[in-house]
Amino acid sequence: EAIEFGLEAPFAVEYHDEIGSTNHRAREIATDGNENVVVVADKQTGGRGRLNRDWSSPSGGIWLSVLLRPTIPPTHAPIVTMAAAVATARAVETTGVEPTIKWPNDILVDGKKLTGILTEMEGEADRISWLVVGIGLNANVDKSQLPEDADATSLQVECGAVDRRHVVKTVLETLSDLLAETDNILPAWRSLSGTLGRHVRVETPNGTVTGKAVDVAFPGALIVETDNGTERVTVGDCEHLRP
Ligand code: BTX
Repeated sequence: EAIEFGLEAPFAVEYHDEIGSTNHRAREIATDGNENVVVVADKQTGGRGRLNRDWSSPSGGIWLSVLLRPTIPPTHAPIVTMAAAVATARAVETTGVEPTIKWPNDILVDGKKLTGILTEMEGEADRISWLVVGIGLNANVDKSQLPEDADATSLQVECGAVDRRHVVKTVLETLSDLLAETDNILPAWRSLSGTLGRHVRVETPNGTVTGKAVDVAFPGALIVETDNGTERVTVGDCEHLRP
């Protein structure tokens, strides 16, 4: 059955020089019942990460949120986040930088965090009413502007300043293509993954899972081979362990 995601090019883009959080703004638009939109900002003063963590968002980055109204149950939402990670990694590749995806959706360059993704949604048990996927990409951010306590990097550090319009366009077009052909999402994710084949420790709401990451399964679960058998992890923070 075809999934209707409601993201069709060309995108209505709402741009802000400065905003609290593009995710927050996109949620406002969603609950107002307005048309779908992409919110982009040069700078965020209250950028959020997952689990209410802070996301540092100085001027020069790519801070964007895509509002979608997919006809899927909330349990399938991780596939959208996986698609966003693939789309962002593909856009990063166009700059000459080689990204890998750390499960579920961090983009790393040589082990340092370039991008984070935060998905938020609302709806009934069987049907999402709206979903906002927020992408934070350290683009034209110099080293002094990156958070000191995090192992972070930026496109500027890796390859010099980039054309942010071009990167945003590639992200949105690739995301749109992937959401139109959802069977392509996990194979693309696997080919970009830096997690599969590695020993990992995943902190989940139900405890720690340690073992070898062997695959991902729809809608985005990590399959880990542990000493006690195969585990399927749907939510958690993943750490790559030394071989
Ligand atoms: P996360 O919870 O995986 O990562 C947050 C953690 O990453 C922080 O606790 C900090 O250690 C580190 N960190 C903070 N800022 C940065 C940064 N700029 N680069 C690298 N590491 C950092 C990831 O959450 C999800 C982030 C989504 C951000 C987008 S931006 C557009 C949209 N609006 C919004 O408020 N959030 C999303």
